[in-house]
Amino acid sequence: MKIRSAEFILSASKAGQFPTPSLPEIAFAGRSNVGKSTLINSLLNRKKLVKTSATPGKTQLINFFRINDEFHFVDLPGYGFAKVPGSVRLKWKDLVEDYLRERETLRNVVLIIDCRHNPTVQDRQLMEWLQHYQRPALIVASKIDKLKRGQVQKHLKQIQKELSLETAPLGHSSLQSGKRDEIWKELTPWLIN
Ligand SMILES: Nc1nc2c(ncn2[C@@H]2O[C@H](COP(=O)(O)OP(=O)(O)O)[C@@H](O)[C@H]2O)c(=O)[nH]1
Ligand SMILES: [Mg+2]
Repeated sequence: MKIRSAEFILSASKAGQFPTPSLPEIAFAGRSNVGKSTLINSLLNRKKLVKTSATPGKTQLINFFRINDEFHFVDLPGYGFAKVPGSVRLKWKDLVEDYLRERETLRNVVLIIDCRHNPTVQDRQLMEWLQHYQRPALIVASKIDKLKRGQVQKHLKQIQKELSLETAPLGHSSLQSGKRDEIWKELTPWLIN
């Protein structure tokens, strides 16, 4: 995918603030700190379009980006950060579930799992929502550079087994640009009208 333009549109804290549904959308979901923003920047070949951080943020907003004036990338708020109070967690659930249920332009959800860990309860919850709302999903295992080469396949297979996936997740590393093309190959067909 050739990226000609990538711009931030808005942040939404409730469904009424989502941009008018027009262009096809791909959303990105995953635990805080899993590498979601890094993956988006890597796919767009931008260093800092989406802010990344070593300390997980507490903001619970959905961020919309317009790419090539042709489609949207949507950065869903991260989950699983132990220190957030229950009220914030409930707000996250409402916001993300509203989006997954209602958004008619949503074509595919990229669910990102840290390749080093087994999927969490919230990863599974998200998988269940995606199945329930019949949302096509692409599972990406992030940070594969953190594993020894010989260990990567084993971890991908383990995640496949844990989530009962038909195929193993795609491995990604922000340090290996070749991985970007494999993910684009899976996503591009969803953006064709
Ligand atoms: N080694 C390595 N670090 C990564 C990778 N992806 C993200 N990170 C780091 O993980 C931290 C969290 O990344 P970020 O994209 O902000 O996570 P988010 O909270 O899911 O959006 C940052 O310090 C990133 O530099 C990767 O593929 N490899
Ligand atoms: Mg982020």
